[in-house]
Amino acid sequence: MLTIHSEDHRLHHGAAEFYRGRLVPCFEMPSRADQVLDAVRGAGLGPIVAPDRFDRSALTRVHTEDFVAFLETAWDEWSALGETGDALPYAWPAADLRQDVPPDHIDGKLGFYAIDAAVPITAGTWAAVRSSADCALTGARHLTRGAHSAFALCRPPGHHAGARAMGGFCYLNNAAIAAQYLRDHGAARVAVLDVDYHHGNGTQAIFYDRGDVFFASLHGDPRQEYPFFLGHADERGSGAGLGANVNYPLPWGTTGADYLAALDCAIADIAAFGPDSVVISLGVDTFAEDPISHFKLRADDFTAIGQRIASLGRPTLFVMEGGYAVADIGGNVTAVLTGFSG
Ligand code: Q9C
Ligand code: ZN
Repeated sequence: MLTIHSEDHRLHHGAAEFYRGRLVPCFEMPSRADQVLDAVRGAGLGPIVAPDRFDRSALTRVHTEDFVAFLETAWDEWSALGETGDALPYAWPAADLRQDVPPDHIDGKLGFYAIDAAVPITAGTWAAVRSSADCALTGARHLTRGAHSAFALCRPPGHHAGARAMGGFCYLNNAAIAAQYLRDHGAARVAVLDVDYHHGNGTQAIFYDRGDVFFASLHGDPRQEYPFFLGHADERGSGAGLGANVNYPLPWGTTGADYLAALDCAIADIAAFGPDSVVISLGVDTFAEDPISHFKLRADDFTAIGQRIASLGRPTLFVMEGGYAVADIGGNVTAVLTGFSG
């Protein structure tokens, strides 16, 4: 399996995110990608290549023009205030406030284009975010050229980012950008399966009213877990997309056996949809030792996840999402990938 990786991920290294009343060190750190890269090498998974550079228009197929322009210029606008620390939002257009008038001031823009305060913007964030999307796009291009699988070692992750919002350590939605690229280059039907511990709210929202991209997610129940406000079982899609969205919210403490039983259901849903290709939002924050999550999966369970994905028998792009037990993230990711490859 080909792995796509860029050293540019290091350019994004946020200092802190807002959590329970204080700024805490970011869980989403460069060493995550280093550990995964080491494990890919150690497992002899296959060649590792740098991403191709894609046109900005591949990004605006799923994100709005104003949002991409915001990400491009946010650091310059922030540093022009005289600030030297990371940019973070502090005000949001929640209930009863207007969402139809984008603000001019960077303080307003940061909240307008965010769902939370876990998305620091640093001097190098845009370059890293762009390279992360390029990794996903390069993997998608590899599939369109006949490959059966690829692993986009994306960092920062993407599945919480919506058409015009960053959040949850995510800026551009790498998996959605890749799925759209596959649609634009020969695949009539694409399925996205999200196995990150957190609901892929951004991916779901981007494709919610579309019947050509199926979205299935297994995740911590949003009644008790981030992102809290999307990911319930009754969200089935709308309009042409009705029936092309399926959520499996699971309680804190979910074990490998219970997880795999739900995964079997999601795999059956995807098989019934009949995709030409599959994109996996691959988070391993379902691991028992993950510092911010509450599922109980072990290494063997990650192998089983890969095996079940392989049973779909479709060209498959794995896109790296979450996983914060840094010492174990590499082994857990390669367990999924080697389980898939057999
Ligand atoms: N400090 C991904 O896994 N809230 N994002 C964390 C604990 C945000 C997770 C609270 C979690 C976002 C890609
Ligand atoms: Zn996650």
